[in-house]
Parts: sequence; structure tokens; C-alpha cells
Amino acid sequence: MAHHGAPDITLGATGLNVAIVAASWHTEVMDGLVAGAERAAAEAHATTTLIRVPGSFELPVAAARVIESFDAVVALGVVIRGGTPHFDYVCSAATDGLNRVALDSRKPVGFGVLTCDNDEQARDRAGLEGSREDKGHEAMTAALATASALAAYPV
Ligand code: DLZ
Repeated sequence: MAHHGAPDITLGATGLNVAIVAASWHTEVMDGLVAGAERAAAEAHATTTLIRVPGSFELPVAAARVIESFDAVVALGVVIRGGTPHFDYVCSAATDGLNRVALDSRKPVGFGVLTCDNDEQARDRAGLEGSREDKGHEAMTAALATASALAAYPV
């Protein structure tokens, strides 16, 4: 299911505690992303807490509020292009906001926000049956690998 060029990361992250902040739009795809992230954490022996917000626009504030209490945050959302510029505003607010949270907190934020033209594209990346990719799993793996790589350095 890995995307072309993606690294094959095997890791142990015993003792790491990660917040999953997850939007709620596009329920079935979101369920796949959350399941993938939780599975990746379980495989690496990390623990997770799931925090739900309404939409992807709310992901940065949720990440900012909780990140001090965790080793990392994984942000999950699905934004599907409509006929208005809303898509671009929500996508850039989520992307820029989450990047700012990572740099301000100096802790990893796994980016698992799908930005897609349609529902089919989103399903194909969500780790569902028949999906080619599992972006929730990838985002958690990246966050855990980064937290592990930086563990020896002060925040
Ligand atoms: C308003 C909106 C729209 C049109 N589409 C999506 C979407 O595809 N995915 C998503 O996560 N959220 C969407 N939202 C909601 C916004 O993220 C946000 O929750 C609202 O604008 C309220 O702040």
C-alpha cells in the first residue's frame, strides 16, 4: 500500500504517547485514516488518545492545545474540492497551521490530511479495503519515527 518513493520505516516507539486529532467530515474515509493511525501506533507499541474536532480547519487549534501533553500529534482530515474557493482556504489553513504548531512546539506533527478532487481519490488513500494507500498509518509512522530520532535532544 506504500506510495512510490515512501521509505519503509520499521520502528519501536514503546512509551511514546501520541494525540490523534481528527476531523469529522467524510466519515467513512476518516474512519479508515483513524484506524490506520491507531494500527501503526499499536505495531510500534505507542499509546494514543483520539480527539475529535468538526472540520480540518479546526485541526491546528486542537493540535496547538494538546501537543504539550504528548510526545507528538497526528492530524487527520479529508478535504474534498467543491465548486468554491473554500477548499483552498481550508487546505492552506490546515497545512500552514499544523506546520506552525510543529515549529512552535518543536514536536512532531504527523500530517494525515487528504486534499482530494473527489471521494474516490480520498477512499484510495484511506487504508480502506481496496485502497492503494494508507495515509493514516503513514502519518503516525512519520510522527513516531521523528519523535524517536529527536528523543535525545531537548525540546
Ligand atoms: C465547510 C467545510 C467544507 C465545505 N468542506 C470540508 C471538507 O471537505 N473537509 C473538512 O474537514 N471540513 C470541511 N469544511 C468544514 C471546515 O473545516 C470547518 O469545520 C468549518 O468552516 C467551521 O469552522
